[in-house]
Amino acid sequence: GSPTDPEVLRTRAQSALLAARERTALLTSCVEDDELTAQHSPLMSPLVWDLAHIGNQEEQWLLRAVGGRAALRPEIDSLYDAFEHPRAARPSLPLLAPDEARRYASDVRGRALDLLESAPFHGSPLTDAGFAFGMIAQHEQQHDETMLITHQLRAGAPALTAPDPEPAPPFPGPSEVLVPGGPFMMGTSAEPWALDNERPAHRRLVPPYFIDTTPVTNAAYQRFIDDGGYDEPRWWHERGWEAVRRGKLTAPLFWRREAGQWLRRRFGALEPVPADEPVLHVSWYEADAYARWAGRRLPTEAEWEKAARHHPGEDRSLRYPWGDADPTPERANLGQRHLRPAPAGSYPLGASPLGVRQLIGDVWEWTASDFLPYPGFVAFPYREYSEVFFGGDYKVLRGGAFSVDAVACRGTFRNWDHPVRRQIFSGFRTARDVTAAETAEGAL
Ligand code: AVJ
Ligand code: FE
Repeated sequence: GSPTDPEVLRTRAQSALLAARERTALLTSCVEDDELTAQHSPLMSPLVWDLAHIGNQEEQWLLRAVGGRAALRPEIDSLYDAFEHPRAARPSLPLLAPDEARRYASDVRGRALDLLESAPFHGSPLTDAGFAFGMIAQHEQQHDETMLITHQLRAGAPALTAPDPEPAPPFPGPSEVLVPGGPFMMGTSAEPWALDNERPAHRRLVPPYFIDTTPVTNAAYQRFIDDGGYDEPRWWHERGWEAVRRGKLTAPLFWRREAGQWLRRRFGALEPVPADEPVLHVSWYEADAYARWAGRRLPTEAEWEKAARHHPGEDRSLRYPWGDADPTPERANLGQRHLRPAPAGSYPLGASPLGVRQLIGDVWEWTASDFLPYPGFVAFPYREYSEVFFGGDYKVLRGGAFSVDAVACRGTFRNWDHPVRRQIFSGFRTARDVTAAETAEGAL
């Protein structure tokens, strides 16, 4: 069937919802119920909040907005409104207990799947191409990533396991590629489940630049540490330097030094920091300082997206670095299939036409850019998804990570967080301008 065939859309929406719920069930059943209500970090909600919030968003957007149904439990809406209660305050709210939260989320899901049987896929922006169903599947997967962060912050014995990615042969290089200057189409007006902040497609002129072919590795980041990077204010943004001093930071989050060796804690297990893996759990300030130390800079958001989507010789941008086909395990490390990034240089089948690897999956990549609307942005379907964050103290991250599902990751997908944050699955790659000498040599 064609991509607009209602049966194809119905099946796609159904499987996206089912995949998300399988993930949610795993993340909320691998620990005892007392761990679901506990506060593992003031940065995070108790897991049981995420669970009922997932159900509540689904109720609001699928059952009420699309289905026109009355509220099942109007009294709980405000408990699960992310804007009413900061994360640190959520453990002391009268939340649904774990079994109640499970029952509520599965009751909502049963009704949403019934609704999907007869839902129209046209007629309003919320129903066109099953947008609301896609939005809710993405929302659940985003909270599954949030819950994975909570699992990483949780103390105690490991609760989650997954096979490791394949080992990779050493990446032969080159370490950077030139992206020629010129316009490209940024954002999308065509992707049916793209969220409001990814829209609309618009032309951007991007001067020529060089960008790393892989994310920055732990080995490279250790050279910055060994060179005294955390002792040298000259590498740091002023507020980054403040964060280093206040937090006495010496390395990425979850790292510790023992007997002359760097170890890291990953989902409850202590292990040597693997040299060839992309660095993980760094703040924007750490990424920015490393880049300055290396004589480079972070790519802008437009540079990142041009590297990921522009196909030399084509006016239209691609959905992914490898083309328009959906991600597969051969192309990208997504979906919590592995609980770590793959070695730098993995996934040759996921490379861009210029040979840039791992733009999608493995680690979220910090960009130099603030989170701002594209020209022509229209908030949809609610201002609190994106619009209220524009212009705040947020930097954009791109490309997704091992922690997020493909349904919530594409070449246009935009994530954002405060530049001090490092509990997220964040890494980076670097870029640089073309030098005057290279321009004179005709490198362009
Ligand atoms: C897009 C990841 C920044 O988790 O704050 C979840 C996603 N929005 N529920 C977040 C989101 C509403 C959002 N991020
Ligand atoms: Fe949410």
